[in-house]
Amino acid sequence: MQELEKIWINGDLVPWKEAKVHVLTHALHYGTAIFEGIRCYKTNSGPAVFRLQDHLKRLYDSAHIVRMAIPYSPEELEKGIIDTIKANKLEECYIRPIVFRGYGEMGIDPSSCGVDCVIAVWRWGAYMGEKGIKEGIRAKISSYTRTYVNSGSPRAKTSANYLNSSLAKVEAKDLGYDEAILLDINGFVSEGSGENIFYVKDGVIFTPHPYSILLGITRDTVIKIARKLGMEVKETLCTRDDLYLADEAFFTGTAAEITPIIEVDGRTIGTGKRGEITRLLQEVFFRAAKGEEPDYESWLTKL
Ligand code: PPE
Repeated sequence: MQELEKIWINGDLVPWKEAKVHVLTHALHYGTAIFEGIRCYKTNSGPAVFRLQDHLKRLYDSAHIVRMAIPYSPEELEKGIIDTIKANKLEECYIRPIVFRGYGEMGIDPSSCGVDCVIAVWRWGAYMGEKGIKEGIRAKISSYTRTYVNSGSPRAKTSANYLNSSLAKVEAKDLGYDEAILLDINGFVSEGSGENIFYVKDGVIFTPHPYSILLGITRDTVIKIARKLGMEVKETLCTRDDLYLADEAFFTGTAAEITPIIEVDGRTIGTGKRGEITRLLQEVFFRAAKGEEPDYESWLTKL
């Protein structure tokens, strides 16, 4: 990983190399952490963070679900994020705030451990490569079931959820695919290891209902853009057969942005190339993120 200059820890910007925690940090042992992934894009009027307020809202929602009180106000974290981007002199970056149970007593009960807060930023290009964004990627239905609402919390962005994601991702890559698609406990499509999923059939856009997924901010962005373009979007139950027979499919995520899916389990999706609706959504999405769509200006927090 390319080292930059500073990382924000509990209110202070410390040198990158010194941004460390104790090996008995509770979160390291028990996964008691929540985090966010946010992007800052270069615009004509300088760097701008995309949907910052929505990401902060989700961080506090995650904290509420896992009963971890964040020791900073949203305004303090917003300032911390902006200060961290500036301290690293970046025009475009990925932003990772993480809130976690720190060093205190060992044992599953986290209540005697304090809550620490870190904000790191780094350069992150296309998540599944530039080729992936333009030409699409190949995905595999995972043998792992998505963490469901009574075994974890798909709605909270917890570190613990990412063991499930990591197992699925490694399996998919071992089998020669780029990404995994996880089914929920009832066998319906939920999401990718780090993305939400959409498909297009006969001009209508479908995406899994909100119950077994992380409620992605890019998912919401795509739904809003598509509806504004006059397209129909349905949040519903989706099966693997729906994906196999789709005209187009794509992943959405802060890291993945909008990544076309051209194959699922050896079945070609549509023409096997990025679909037209996917391409149009990508175009408007990137224009909005880069400040070129006046209708979506309110999504940008300029530095
Ligand atoms: N589902 C999962 C499981 C997920 O991890 C993400 C984001 C999404 C959906 C999309 O959410 P949103 O970013 O709000 O549109 N995954 C983050 C982590 C990626 C990583 O490798 O780390 C991300 O994209 O930032």
